[in-house]
Amino acid sequence: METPVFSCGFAVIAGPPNAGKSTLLNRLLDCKLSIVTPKPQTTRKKITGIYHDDRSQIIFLDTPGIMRPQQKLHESMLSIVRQTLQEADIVIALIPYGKGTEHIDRDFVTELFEKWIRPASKPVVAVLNKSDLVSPETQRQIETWISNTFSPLSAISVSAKEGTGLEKLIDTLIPFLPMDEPLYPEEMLSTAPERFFVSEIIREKIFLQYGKEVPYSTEVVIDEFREQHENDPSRKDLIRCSVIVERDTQKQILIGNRGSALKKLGQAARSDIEELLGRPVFLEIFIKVRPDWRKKQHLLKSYGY
Ligand SMILES: Nc1nc2c(ncn2[C@@H]2O[C@H](COP(=O)(O)OP(=O)(O)OP(=O)(O)O)[C@@H](O)[C@H]2O)c(=O)[nH]1
Ligand SMILES: [Mg+2]
Repeated sequence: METPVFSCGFAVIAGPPNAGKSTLLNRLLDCKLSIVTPKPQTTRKKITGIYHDDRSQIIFLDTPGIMRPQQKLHESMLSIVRQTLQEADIVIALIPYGKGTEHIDRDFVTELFEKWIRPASKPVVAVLNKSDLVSPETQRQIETWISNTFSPLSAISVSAKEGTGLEKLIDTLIPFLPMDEPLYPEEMLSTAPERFFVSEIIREKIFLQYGKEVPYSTEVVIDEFREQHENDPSRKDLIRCSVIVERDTQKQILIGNRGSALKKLGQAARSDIEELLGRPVFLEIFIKVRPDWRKKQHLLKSYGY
C-alpha cells in the first residue's frame, strides 16, 4: 500500500492530572502554549496546539486531568475531556511514571482505560511519560503490562521534559490521521484567541506564586483587551482583567502586604504576556470576590465551563 505524502488530523492528549500533558504539547510544538505548573489540575479547558512538519499537520488537543470530581467545576472539566475525546482521530493516553516502588499507578491506569479510553471508541496509543525517572528495564516491563492488559495500538515511553521518544510518537500517530491536506495555514499555532492565552498566563503565575487553595479558588477573566499599537505604535495595548476568588480572605492573600503580592503577580504575568504578544502592554488586574463560584452553574457557564 502506498503511504500518503501528507496526513492531517486530531490527536487528543488525555490522562491524570500532573501527567505532563501540557508539557508534552509544548514540547511537540516547541513553544510554550499550554500552562505548566508542578500542581495538579492546572489545565481546566481544551487547549489546541497545531503541529506542522513536512509530512503532517497534527492538531493536538490538551485536556484537563482526569480525576474523581469533588465539585461542580471538576464536573465541567471532565465534560470538557469527554467532549474533546469525541473530536479525536487518535487518543494519546498519557500515563506518568512515578518514583514509587511500583513506578506506575496500576489501579488508576485500569480506571482510565475502562472508564474513559475504551468508552470513547477511538484508536489509542499509550504514552508513558517521565521516562527520565525510571530505568529502561522498568520502561519495558510497564510497556509490556500495558500492551498485554489494555491492547492499545502501541505503548511508547517518552520524556516530555527532555524531548525523548517524540519522533516515534509522531510516526505512530501519522497513519491514523484521515485528511491528506492541512486544515490550517503553516504559521498557525492555535485556534484560540490571544486573550485566552493571556488569561492562562495570569492563571499560571497565580498557581506558581500562591499556595494551598488560592490557585484552585481562582479564575481569570479578561474584561478588556484594547489593541492600540496598530493605530499608534508608541501606545501600549491595554489589558484589563479580573481575578475572581471565592472569599475575602483569598482576596487579601492575593493582594498581600500593601499590594506587594499583587504587584509581583502583575510583573511576572506582564513579562510573559509581552513575550507571547511580542509587544509591550499595560496590564491592570482587579480582584473580585464571587462567593462559591466553583459551585454555581451560572457563574461557571459565564467563565466558559
Ligand atoms: N521528570 C519529568 N517531569 C515532567 C515531565 N513532563 C512533565 N513533567 C513535570 O510534571 C509536572 C506537571 O506537568 P504538566 O504538563 O502541567 O502536567 P499536566 O498533565 O498538563 O497537568 P494538569 O494540567 O494539571 O492536568 C510539571 O512540574 C512538569 O515539569 C517529564 O517528562 N519528566
Ligand atoms: Mg495541563
